[in-house]
Amino acid sequence: MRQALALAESAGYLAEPNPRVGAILVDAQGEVLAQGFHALAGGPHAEVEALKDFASLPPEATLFVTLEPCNHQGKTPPCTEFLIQKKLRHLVIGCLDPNPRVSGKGVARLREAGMEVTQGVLEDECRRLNERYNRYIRKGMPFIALKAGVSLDGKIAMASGESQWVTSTEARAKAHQLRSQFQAIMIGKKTLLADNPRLDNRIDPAPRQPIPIVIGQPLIQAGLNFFQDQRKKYWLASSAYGDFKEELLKFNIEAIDCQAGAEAGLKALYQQGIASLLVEGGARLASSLLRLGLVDELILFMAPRLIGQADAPGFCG
Ligand code: AOF
Ligand code: ZN
Repeated sequence: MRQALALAESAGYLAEPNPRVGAILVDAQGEVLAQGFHALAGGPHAEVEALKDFASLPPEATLFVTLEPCNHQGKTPPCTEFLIQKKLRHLVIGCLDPNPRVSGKGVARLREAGMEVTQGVLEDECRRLNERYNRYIRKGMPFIALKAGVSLDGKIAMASGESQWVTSTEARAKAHQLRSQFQAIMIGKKTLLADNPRLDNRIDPAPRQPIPIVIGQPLIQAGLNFFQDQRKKYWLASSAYGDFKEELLKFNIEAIDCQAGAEAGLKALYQQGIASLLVEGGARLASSLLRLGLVDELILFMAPRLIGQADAPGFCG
């Protein structure tokens, strides 16, 4: 199971909105016969990846999977039927799938088909592997990480607004790499105008560039990097769009209505398949998300400096 966990981890978060899953097939002597992990959404699940080359399995083979096999038709067919058809007899799983379409039903289906299923092996580790997934599947909105570079006294800039020297260049390089670990990256409109950010990972030739998202009243300034960017983007509009919807589309920006509040906008993003979101500021956006209890993870790059000005902005207002 530990090997299956390591395999699942090696996939990073590239399968989002799907969970990280690893599978190992061993024979009666405990020799590893095959292995697999879930690499990309829409692609084969871990179990299928591990068993795909076997026409028939050695009868005493055992499959170890970090997550309960699915029993529903999603983008791919149910793994339960695949395992039954392969005549697998022994299965060991780490934890149940919190996805309400699966939870417990996968195991029930396999037992009903006569398979011996052992559950709960390294259960905590297997559950922790999918901390993000466990959260977004339950709340129906993206997992939200809030990132900021702060001084020891929690300031993100000087009172004058100057912010370039709060954290080091090394910290900023790390912050770039962090961008590839999320499906999307969100900023407030004030930050868009003040910083004109590119919202990409320029440090690593990354396997994934995040989808840029701005939240605030719609506006168009064609000269800003956000509007020049060719990637698909979103604008979470906190007021009526009027003609903006059409105008934004010309820049490959899809408008999402969140006049009913940030939660409604976030749910709509999740419906679009965005399950993880890195929020990079500014302070107003950070504080409203914190106040609403919507932040799942706080990532603070803390510099060994004091700014000390009472009127210098803090990371969450
Ligand atoms: C597994 N093994 O490797 C994964 C599972 O749209 P689909 O067909 O890819 O199904 C996605 C759902 O399948 C996902 O939400 C989760 O419940 C389950 N993921 N299950 O047995 C895997 N990735
Ligand atoms: Zn599956």
